[in-house]
Amino acid sequence: MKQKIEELKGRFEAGLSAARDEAELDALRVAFLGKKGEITDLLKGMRDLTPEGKKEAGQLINTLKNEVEASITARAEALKNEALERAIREAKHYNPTLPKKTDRGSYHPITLVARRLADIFSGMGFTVEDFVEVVDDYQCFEALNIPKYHPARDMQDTYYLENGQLLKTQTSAAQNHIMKKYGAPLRAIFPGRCFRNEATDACHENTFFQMEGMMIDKDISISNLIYFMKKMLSEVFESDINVRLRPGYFPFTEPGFELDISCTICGGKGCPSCKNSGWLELCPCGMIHPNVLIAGGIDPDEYTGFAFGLGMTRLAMMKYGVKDIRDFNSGNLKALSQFESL
Ligand code: FA5
Repeated sequence: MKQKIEELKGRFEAGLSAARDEAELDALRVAFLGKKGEITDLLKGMRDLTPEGKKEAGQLINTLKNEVEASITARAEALKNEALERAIREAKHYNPTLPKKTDRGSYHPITLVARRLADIFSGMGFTVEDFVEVVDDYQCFEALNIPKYHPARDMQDTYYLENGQLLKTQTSAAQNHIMKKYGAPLRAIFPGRCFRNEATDACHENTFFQMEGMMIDKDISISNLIYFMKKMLSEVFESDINVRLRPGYFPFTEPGFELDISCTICGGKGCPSCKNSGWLELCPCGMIHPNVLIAGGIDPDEYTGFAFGLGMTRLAMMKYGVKDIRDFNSGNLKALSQFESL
């Protein structure tokens, strides 16, 4: 029996390294672990052994089974990452040093992403709203359950104007206006430019785009939120994207979450664009806090809702494989002309 197990192990390993895609891996899984698979056959063969032999063989076969299952899972993960990396390598028309591709004007990648998102959300019954860039303290903070001197203000280093108004730091600043405009129920997205006095690096700019979304109705729950987030990301990336939800704190949500996507530049291995974490913080979200609904004139006993604030500039980086966020605002026509055909 020992010899048989060794021989089977050898054949499995050969099959594993030969598997080039998920279909071949699945065939291997069926051949070894399926109902009529080789490992199941081995288990059946134990019938003829002595009680001592059964015990020993049982342990060996179980160890083999666990190893085979773990190896298949690990290989499946590696194949998925390889496929993603390949897709990014191949999709990379983008290279800021290439000569200008066209003399005609071309759309900015943020515009392309914003249009795609508008298409996706319009198809799901959301209206697309526009909002101003100069707002007041109430819209940007107080209506969002962030009173004066609340420590959450420190997270967004704000450009204040001499007249007391400010450049909006987040698209959430439009939430109150839109709630008052439509009342409940409502479904809306609102893309917009945001400004923060940030030290810039590969993934931080002082001027960047977000896209806010809100859905308010009777019985809206976290499940609705997760459904819409996954649907949006898989449509934008045209494939299933790895996401993770972590608890996040925003005074205007309860509960709040951070939604991260696996970095599509390094395939999750870690690179400067994702600060070597393999994940990119993309879309904070959560259930709208009752105080925010009240400020918007909506009764929280009757309605609930979710909101999200998608980092649209970061999404464009992920989608087009742009390694440095500063390229977007560089005004480099050579680089921007490459997005024409994407
Ligand atoms: C907010 O701005 C919240 N308003 C989002 C929100 C909306 C939460 C609705 C809950 C409900 P945050 O500060 O984390 O959250 O920014 C949101 C996203 O904007 C980030 O995930 C990131 O993708 C993007 N972002 C933030 N700062 C910058 C920056 N300096 N440069 C580029 N992108 C940025």
